[in-house]
Order: sequence, then C-alpha cells, then structure tokens
Amino acid sequence: MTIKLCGFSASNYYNKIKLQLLEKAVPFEEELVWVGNSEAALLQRSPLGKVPFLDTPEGPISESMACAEYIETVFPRSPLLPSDPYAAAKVRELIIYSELHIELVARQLYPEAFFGGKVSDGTKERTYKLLVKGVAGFAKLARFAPYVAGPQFTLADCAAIAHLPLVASVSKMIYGEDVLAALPLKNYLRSMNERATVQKVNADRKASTELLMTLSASKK
Ligand SMILES: N[C@@H](CCC(=O)N[C@@H](CS)C(=O)NCC(=O)O)C(=O)O
Repeated sequence: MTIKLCGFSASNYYNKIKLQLLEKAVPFEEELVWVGNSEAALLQRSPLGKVPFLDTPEGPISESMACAEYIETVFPRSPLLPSDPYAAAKVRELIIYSELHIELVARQLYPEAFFGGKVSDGTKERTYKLLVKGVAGFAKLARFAPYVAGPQFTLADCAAIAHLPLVASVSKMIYGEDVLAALPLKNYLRSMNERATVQKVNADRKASTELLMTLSASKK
C-alpha cells in the first residue's frame, strides 16, 4: 500500500509526520497542497483546510495525531510509540504539551513573526504568560535522555524537532527572549541533526520556506 502525505514541507505539523515516515522507513509519496484557500476539493479531504493530511487507500485522514496513530498501527515495524501503555501515554502526553500548550499558543504570534502582520500588545502579553506556563510544564515532563521521552526515539521527538525550534525563533523575534531557554534544546537539536532523516526534513523545509516567501512576495 502506498501512503500519500499531503501538505508542504515548510509546515511543522507536516514535518512531524514526514519525520515519522522517514524514521520508520515507510515508503510514501508527497503531494504538494498549500493552505489558505477554502477550495471544496481541499475541504473534502481536510475539513478545516489544514495540513498535513494523509491520503490512504481507504480515504483521507486529517489532524497529525490521527495520522501518526494510523501510521503506527498500519506500519508496526520500528515503532515510535512504546508498547508499554504507561510509556506510550507519557509519549502522547509530551506531544500534547508541545502542541496544545506550546506550539498552538505561540501560533498567535505567527502573523507578526512571519506574515508581515501585527499582533496586539494584549495578545503578546497573554501569549507570553501562557507560553511560560506551557514550557514549564513541558520541562517537568521532558527527559532529554537523550530523547525527549527517555532512551528511545519516539513520536515525541518527531513533534519536538518540528515544533520547538520554530517556537524558539518566534519567541526571540517577538519578545527578544527565548521562552524555551531553560530546555537543553541546543544540544538536543544538534544531536538530532545528525540523523539523515532530520537532515532531509530540514533541507526540504528550507526549500519550501523559500518557495513560500517567493510566492507571497509575488502576490504583493
Ligand atoms: N492540529 C493540526 C494543526 C495543523 C496546522 O495547524 N497546520 C497548519 C500548517 S503548519 C495549517 O494547515 N494552517 C492553515 C490553516 O489553519 O488554515 C494538526 O495536528 O494537524
């Protein structure tokens, strides 16, 4: 069975799934799908118009966590979720902290950080408080020993590698301060970057980001 990953390589959620597929050596195709349009064809496959989504022989799946769990079930080799229920729950917990309590919070700042917009001071202040709280929670759970959840590379690493550098750079741009500074992110990312899979995701991310910039500049 061939699975198709749909979206674009500048997207952190897309890269979380791409990294999972590469780490598991699951053969997959990529279909370039941009967001920001509400074309019926896109909404049919991903009802909120978000990427990534998977195109499977049985139909589409949106939401990266649903995609990740599907991939783990259908391709059980090289598991990225531990078989022990408690350990697996701790991996899922870390992913929820990194997404719901950190990335999604920082997303409020992206219009100003990346898209030439302006975010109100009120939103910045509120977001800062929530980010500090989310990061403190994540820091209590994350092990970085050497992987986010402990001795094994898991889905929590796919999420952390995709989301945390983005949040750190947004934080520096908006607040002049890295809200993730208490985490050993630099060393962790340096060692993750030694993986060929991470290098591939990052190279594609850079090319896709440049393309995105060129496209948005040509629209102005
Ligand atoms: N909860 C979603 C988040 C995905 C998401 O926000 N993707 C962004 C790209 S990084 C997107 O599609 N944004 C377009 C939009 O929200 O309209 C998931 O886990 O898949």
